[in-house]
Amino acid sequence: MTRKSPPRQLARIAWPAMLLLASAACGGNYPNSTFLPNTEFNRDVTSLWNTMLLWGTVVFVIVEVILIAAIVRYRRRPNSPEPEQVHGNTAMEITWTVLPLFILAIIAVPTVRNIWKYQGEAPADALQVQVIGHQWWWEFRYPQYKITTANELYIQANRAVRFELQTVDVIHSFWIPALGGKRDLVNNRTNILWFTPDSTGEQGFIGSCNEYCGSSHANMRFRAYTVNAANFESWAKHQAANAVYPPPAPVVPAAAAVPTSNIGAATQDPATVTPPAPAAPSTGYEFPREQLGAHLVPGTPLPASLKFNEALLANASAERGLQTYSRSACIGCHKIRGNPSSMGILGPDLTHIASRHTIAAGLFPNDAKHMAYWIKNAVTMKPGAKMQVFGIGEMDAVMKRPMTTQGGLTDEQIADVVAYLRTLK
Ligand code: HEC
Ligand SMILES: [Cu+2]
Repeated sequence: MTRKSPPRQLARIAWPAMLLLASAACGGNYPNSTFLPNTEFNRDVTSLWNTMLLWGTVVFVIVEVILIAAIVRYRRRPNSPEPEQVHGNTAMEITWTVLPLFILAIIAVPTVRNIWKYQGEAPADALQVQVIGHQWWWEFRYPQYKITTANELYIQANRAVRFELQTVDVIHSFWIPALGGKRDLVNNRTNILWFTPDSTGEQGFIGSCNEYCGSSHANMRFRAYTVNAANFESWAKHQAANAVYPPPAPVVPAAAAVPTSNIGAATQDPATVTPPAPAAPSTGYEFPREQLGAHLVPGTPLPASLKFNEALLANASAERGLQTYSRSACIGCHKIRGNPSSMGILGPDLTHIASRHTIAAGLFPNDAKHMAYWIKNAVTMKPGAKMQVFGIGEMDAVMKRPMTTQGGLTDEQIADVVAYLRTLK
């Protein structure tokens, strides 16, 4: 045959293609990589991976060298005699059984040790977080601080965090690739996971569900923020407090002119110090919006079929919104501590909803516009969402007919409700 053999032609294209592919791995910035050394957990995982890669490479090279040598050395030649026939070789068989055992032990022992370590005892001063999986959002509770929040996890830099993982419905899986995980949330069981973020604080990370859990599995994400101790305390103190409505006017108390560190200082005569005005509840620390990396800002487009009169948002009334909210079905599914009618627990806690950067488990930015579309028709915004539609005329999947004025809301009413929720910093 004179024709060039196809494998050779293929090899000519394959080499440059492989090089190109390999070099692509060197560029770019991967904020969601599990090899980022932000916790002792991830460093241990990386070291395990390196061990496996090393031993895998050693085995691969030895096997390939023997294989290629055997192919070349013992290939069929013209007129070669029948090779010697052998059956069994005890020494060799023992060698190729013992060697892999030895290699497996090198890999298995540290792997199992790590699994036990990170589901075992966490450092005593660890921050405790209960993670509760819901189709399709995350509830976070901080028993030490009496906080319940959703989809945004504040943790402290340089303080271990111990997660208790539970689910209310199906199996989910908790993972923040750049920090640690993943570990399943299994019914009737509490799984433990702990690690210590050693970032300097003010860093945002992506978390997600990693066990298929239904139609919006891919939309079940969350944000994790590592913050320093002072900011964490400030955030926690505010989150633990009830929602305040009407929102405190931004009054500047007279005492504000006095630096707080001087109040009550020994050098001052207590009689001459004007008692500070009742402190207006501060909004507490919030992870700065500017610090959110591009990968942390949701870019999900609004569904084209969903319409909302956005002009209404400008003149909405939070006062009317509070009335509408408090007599709508919202209160049966959502809790707003400080609004005694709102006691539901099926949906995310909305006590401080306006202090979060995203809604719907990281799917949309938390602004008036997205919230309005969400309330109008959550199911169109997020497939399967377990929040009913409210927009009058929107298809109600349960009743199988468009939503009516019975329980439905006009765009104007929705805009008011949004104005109310936006006050809940
Ligand atoms: C049948 C229960 C139910 C009712 C009624 C309900 N919601 Fe929801 N709501 C949910 C659930 C469940 C979610 C989370 C959906 C998801 O992310 O998958 C949610 C999410 C939200 C969110 C986003 C919260 C976040 O942190 O992501 C807002 C805001 C909201 N609801 C407002 C309202 C308002 C306002 C009403 C009333 C007009 C209302 N909800 C009625 C169940 C309900
Ligand atoms: Cu899930």
